[in-house]
Order: sequence, then structure tokens, then C-alpha cells
Amino acid sequence: TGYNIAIVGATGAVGGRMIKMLEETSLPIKSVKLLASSRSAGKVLRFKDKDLQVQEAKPSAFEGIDLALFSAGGGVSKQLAPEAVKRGAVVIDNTSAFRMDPAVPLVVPEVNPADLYQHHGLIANPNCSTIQMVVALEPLRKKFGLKKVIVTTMQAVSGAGNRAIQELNDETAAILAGKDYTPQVLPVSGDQKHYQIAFNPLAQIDVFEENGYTHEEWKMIHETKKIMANEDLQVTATCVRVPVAVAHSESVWFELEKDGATAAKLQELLAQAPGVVLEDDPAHQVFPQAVNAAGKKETFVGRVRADEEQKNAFHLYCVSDNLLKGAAWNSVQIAEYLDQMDLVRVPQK
Ligand code: A2P
Ligand code: 11C
Repeated sequence: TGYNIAIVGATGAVGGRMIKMLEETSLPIKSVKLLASSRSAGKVLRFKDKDLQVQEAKPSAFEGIDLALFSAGGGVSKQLAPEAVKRGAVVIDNTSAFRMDPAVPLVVPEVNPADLYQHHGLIANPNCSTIQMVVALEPLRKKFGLKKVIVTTMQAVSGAGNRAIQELNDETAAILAGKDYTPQVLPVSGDQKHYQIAFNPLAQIDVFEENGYTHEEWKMIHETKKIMANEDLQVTATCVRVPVAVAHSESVWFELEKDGATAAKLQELLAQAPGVVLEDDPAHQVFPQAVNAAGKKETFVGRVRADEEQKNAFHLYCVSDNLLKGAAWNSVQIAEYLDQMDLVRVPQK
């Protein structure tokens, strides 16, 4: 008994964490199939005590699969996710391919698990920087309502995949050794110019839109509205890549709808909130840090304080592992919820 599960993009930065999260889950698992591009076919990866051969991701690979976790880029999802669903698999897609499709639930289990009831075989996992922000804001929204959010992110290079981690490492080593290095990946592998990330934050994540925002910023704005089911929520973002391997950090300013909140009250709500660890003790220099959050499933929140100039407005600082809660763990957590809600099946049309 148990599910037959496929991971698409198993050789990638997120895929590797998906394997780890499936090793740790209580989800009943019958088999795991690792899929990637034809370049990786035959490569051996470990799942628990077994060596598994990576296979090429193609439509027939989804025969007999109950659950498929996708993280191989939007193009692969667009092409193969419908093929997987057609063959009876429920797809949890970590790319942006289907997130804004009104027929596809966009789910963070701490925020909108009931949206899973609406699925037609496909569920979207939000962008990593969006997920941790809504985990931190949801307990505050529930109690006081949320009017406006202004966020600035400091995002790890692993959000851009394994090649970007390699680039940060190689470039840092080259610069420290006094050697030349030509950037080839960051800020965006497909864009025209590439810039140094070592010792140098870059205010571009994903491509620029016509309005001057990057697509990463667009995602934070529109995904947040969809997850919180509030088109009137005012959200704006500036997304910055920093020379950190793993874990995104975010400075969040927010305005609440109702009166009566204090920093102490918000800290109390955060201390009890699911998926949140409050690390907020200025007297003892306690605040969230990427090095501590890397490898953990929770969102760490601190620096909660009132805006002294504006009523009902506050700041917080949150940090979470972009590859875990931002991607692989949120996907596996969705799978656990689907299992508990008896939703691991593709509804008949
Ligand atoms: P591969 O290693 O075979 O290229 P990352 O986010 O770390 O860059 O990883 C991207 C993941 O997506 C890898 O597992 C990669 O596999 C996979 N991938 C890329 N292109 C394809 C494709 N056309 N079909 C299936 N998987 C793909
Ligand atoms: C980054 N947030 O840090 C991106 C990676 O839409 O799933 C994830 C992109 C996405 O570069």
C-alpha cells in the first residue's frame, strides 16, 4: 500500500530537497520514480537505503503514478503536467506555469489548505519568497486584517538553481584569489547581461516587465493576493539577490486593517502560529539568520516592531529555507494534506 510518487527535476537543487523531504515524510509511499532530462538518464541517486536510476521525463513515465512533484522549469511543467494528470496522477507543480490559472489552487498549507478541495488534478506551489511572507503574515491577518504590504527581499542564489550556487562559489574563490571571473548565470541565465554576485547584491531576480518591476516582484504581488483571496490587498515588492547560498531573508512593512495591535500582541500571535518560529529578542541580540534557517522547514520571524510614524503599521523580518518551505517542503506538505483530506485522486470531469 502507499503512493507511487514521481519527482520531475530530481537532479536539481529543489529536486534533491524533494527526495529528502519524501525520506522524512509520514506519507505512505509505495515507490519513488526520479525523472529529469535525457542528459541525466541512468544517473544514480539515493532514496533511503535504495539506489534509484534517474529516468527521462516523458509522458509514458507517468503511467501508474499517483502523485507527481514537478520542479524542472515552467516549460517542462506546461508540457508534461497535463500528460501526468491525464494518466491519473495528481500534480503538485513548483513552477510558475499554472499558478495564476483560476482553475488551479495555489496553496500554502498554513494559509489556504481548503483551496485543495477545488483541485482538478493540478495544484500549484507558490514562489519561494511569497510562501514565507504569507506564512508570517497570515496569523496577523486573521486577527487584525491586512491592508498593505511593502516587502524587500534578500534572496539566496539557490533560487536560481544549482548552476547559480556553483557560480557564487567559483566567483568568490576566483575574486579572493585575485583571478578574473566572467559571470554567466546571474542575475538571470536567459537574460542578455550577467553580473558579479560575489560581494555584490543584485536588484534583479527574473526578467524585467514593462512597468519596471521584475517578474519575481510581480509574482510576490499577485501570488499573495491569490493565496490570501483578496484582490484589494495592496502589495508591492523589491527583490534583491544576495551572495548567500540558501535561505531567503525579507524585510516586511505592513499595515493592518483593525486598531488595537501592538508589537507584543503580534509577537504572541506569531509565537503560536503554525510553521513559524519567533526569534525576536533584541535585548539578547536574537533575530532570524539565513545560516540558522537553512535546512529547517519553518519560517523564522523577528524584529517585530511598530512603525512609529504610522498607525496600525509594523515591520517584521522573516527568513526561511527557499528550497524547503519555499519549494520542496511546501510541495510535500501539500501532498500530506491531500492524503489526509482524501484528495489524492484526479476528479472525473
Ligand atoms: P537535468 O539535471 O537532467 O538537466 P536546477 O533548478 O538546479 O537548475 O535543476 C533543474 C532540474 O530540471 C534538473 O533536475 C534538470 O534535469 C531538470 N530539467 C531541465 N530540463 C528538463 C527537461 N527538458 N526535461 C526534464 N527535466 C528537465
Ligand atoms: C528565485 N524565487 O529565488 C526564485 C526561484 O517561480 O518558483 C523560484 C521561481 C519560481 O530565483
